[in-house]
Amino acid sequence: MSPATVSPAMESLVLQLHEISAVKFGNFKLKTGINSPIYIDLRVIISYPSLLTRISKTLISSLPSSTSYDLVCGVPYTALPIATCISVLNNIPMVMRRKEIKDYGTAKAIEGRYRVDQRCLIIEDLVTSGASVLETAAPLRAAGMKVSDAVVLLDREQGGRENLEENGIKLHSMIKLSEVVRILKEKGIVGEEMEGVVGKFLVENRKVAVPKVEKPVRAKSISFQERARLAKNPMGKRLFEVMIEKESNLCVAADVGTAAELLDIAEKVGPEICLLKTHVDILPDFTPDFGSKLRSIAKKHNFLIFEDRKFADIGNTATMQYEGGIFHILDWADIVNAHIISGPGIVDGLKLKGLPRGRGLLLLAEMSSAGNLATGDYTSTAVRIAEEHSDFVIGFISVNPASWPGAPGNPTFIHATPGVQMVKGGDNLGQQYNTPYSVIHDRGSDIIIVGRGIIKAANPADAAREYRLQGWDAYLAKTT
Ligand code: S5P
Repeated sequence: MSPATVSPAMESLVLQLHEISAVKFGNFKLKTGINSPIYIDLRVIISYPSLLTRISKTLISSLPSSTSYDLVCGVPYTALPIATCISVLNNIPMVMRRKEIKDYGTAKAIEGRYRVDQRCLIIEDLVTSGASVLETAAPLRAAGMKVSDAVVLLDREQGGRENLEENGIKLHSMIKLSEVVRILKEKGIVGEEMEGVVGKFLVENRKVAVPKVEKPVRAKSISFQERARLAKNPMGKRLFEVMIEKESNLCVAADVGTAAELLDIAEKVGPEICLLKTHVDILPDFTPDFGSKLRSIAKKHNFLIFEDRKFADIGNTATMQYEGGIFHILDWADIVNAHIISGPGIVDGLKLKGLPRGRGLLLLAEMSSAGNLATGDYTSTAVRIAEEHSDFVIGFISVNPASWPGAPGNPTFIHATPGVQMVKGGDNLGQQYNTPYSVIHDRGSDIIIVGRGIIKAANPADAAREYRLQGWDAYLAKTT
């Protein structure tokens, strides 16, 4: 960015922010755990009304003239006074997103008057990964408003722009962190050494640009209602129905340490999910009544149970593993899944036991982990086997079904996708994450499978709600 792109007005704003200690240099531990040589705290601006007014005016005037909106909404809490100021100065109605919601559903999530299809501009003070903007966009979109733009005072240049873009939101920033540092350096406030340290920090913490995801082939997707009517397997049909009834395409992967914890998390996230995914062989305290306990929670909250057993053996062995052993998976899991590495016999074997009990099967057509071999012909073979057994196979574990040959494919099959978090990324063991919006809207999936994004959250119920809203909103965006 050349120095000429920052106006004198912006320069004086940066100097003022530094003067009131909203921009500090040193060694600071950020919320994300990393140490940063620069710290920005814009909460303090409420103590300087003329500065608050100035920022609010500049935010709006910095927007391209083509940006249109009917409402504004600040990301709680720091941006709330900024949004209020913008609302008052420009006579634009404001809505407010509640951070703490006690009731289930979207009714209490938004305060203020709005109409479906009104365009809401999101106001934020500072963007790092973009997660906070997305958390505010989800309930606004779920309430029927259109969110396509967010305006922010400062862009930390750490992947926020790309993450928001992936979620259909254009980020307009008044100034970038690197520009702030450059201005302070030019004015002699920051020395060369500190400029270097901050520059290095920014480069090291700058997320690589998110590659463009292929847009889905389908112009407008078929609704879950229609697909429920077409479904051949009763469990597949039931799953569509639960999704519609609960406005949820969220599956929680309950990868917790004990059966007791699993039942507890099932209770907590139960109201938000269509499906609970288990790995029963993780649980050291498994007892024979585990299945009936989980089924009663599933009944209470109206979700289905998916044991992620990933059967892989020859048909005869898989059949015995399904029915027998310690876990008696057939007795309590509505849905199981299988690899097709051993050929179609595994589906015949599982079907023998599962179909009479009204169960359903998902085939692993793709995987989310880096370097996996479930690609190309393997994926196409999974599709062919599913077609041949569409009385029992209800769909796939998939990652990017919009890219498959012949996409969108048979609408009776449900696509469930793991590797989902609010921000694109991965873990250190090969897991790869995409956002709910990109998985459902761009990659053509139906269900997001979320594990650590929810179970490791401070409040799993709240996190599940956010994911449900994001997932459902993305579904609505591609079907309406
Ligand atoms: O390809 C896959 C298939 C599955 S079922 N990749 C996956 O991650 N999974 C499962 O989804 C995995 O076993 C785990 O239970 C969940 C992802 O968990 P997270 O914590 O990474 O969200």
